[in-house]
Amino acid sequence: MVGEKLLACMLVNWLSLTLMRSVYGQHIPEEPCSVQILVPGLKGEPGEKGDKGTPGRPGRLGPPGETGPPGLKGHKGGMGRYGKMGPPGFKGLKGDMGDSGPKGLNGEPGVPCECAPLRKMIGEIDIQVAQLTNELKFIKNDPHFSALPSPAAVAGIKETDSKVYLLVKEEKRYREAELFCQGRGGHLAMPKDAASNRAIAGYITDAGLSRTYIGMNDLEREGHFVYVERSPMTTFSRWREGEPNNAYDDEDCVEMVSSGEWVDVACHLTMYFVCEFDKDTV
Ligand SMILES: [Ca+2]
Ligand SMILES: [Ca+2]
Repeated sequence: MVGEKLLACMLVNWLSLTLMRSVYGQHIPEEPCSVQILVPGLKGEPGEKGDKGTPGRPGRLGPPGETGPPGLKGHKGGMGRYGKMGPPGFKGLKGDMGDSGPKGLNGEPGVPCECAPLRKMIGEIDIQVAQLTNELKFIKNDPHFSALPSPAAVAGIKETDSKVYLLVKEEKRYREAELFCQGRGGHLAMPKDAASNRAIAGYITDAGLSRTYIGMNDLEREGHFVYVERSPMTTFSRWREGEPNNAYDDEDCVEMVSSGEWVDVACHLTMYFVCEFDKDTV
C-alpha cells in the first residue's frame, strides 16, 4: 500500500516536472512529495530480563526406555487365591464295614387280625363247593358228562337243624385236621346227641368210608375225654365195645366208624375227617 502510494506520488512528480520543463524551461524548483515514507529504525538495546513464565503444557509421551540392569531379588510373596476346582478323581476302594448302630425304637402295636370274617367266608365257599359237587354227581350220571373230573376233596355236606357237616377227603393227622376246620371257622365234628351222631355216621357210610376223625380227645388228661373245643363230654356217648382202651398207651384221639361208633386211636394216624359248623354262623 505504502509502495503503491509512493509509486503514484513519484509518477505525479515526474509528470509535473516534465510538463513544467517543457513550458518554462529548466527553472521550475522541485517540490517535496507530501507522502511519508515509513522505514524501520535501527535495532534497540536489549531489555531487562522478564519474569519467569508459567509452566508450559506437558510434552508428548516419550518412547519407552531401555530395560535396566537386573535388581536384587525381592521377598517371597503371600499365597495366591485358590484356583478353580479340578476334575473329579477316581473312585476309591470300598471301606471296612462299620459297627452296628444302636437298637431302634419299638414299633407301633399291630392291628388285631380280622380273620374271623375271612374264615367264615372260606367255610361258606367250601360249603358251596360241596353243594356244587353234589350236583355234579347227579350230572355225572348223565353219559354226556362222563368226562368230568373226579369229585373234589370236599365231598358234599350234611345238615342237621343246627349244624352243617363237611366231609374232607384229605388224609391228615388229628391236629392238622382240626386246624383245617378251624381255618374255615369250624371244628372237627362233635356229636353231642344221637341225631348229630347219626348224621355224621350216615355221611361216612354214604361216602363209602369206614372211618374218619371226629373232634374228641384225652390229650390233656389220660382217660378224660373232652370235645376238641374243650367242652366236657355230656351223658351222650357211642364208644364201641372195649373202647376207649388206650392201646399201646398211645390212643388219645377219636375216630368214628361207619356204624357211628367211636374208637380211640393214635393221633398221628392220617385219615379223612369231618368238620362241623354252627348254622347261625355259616
Ligand atoms: Ca388215651
Ligand atoms: Ca383204641
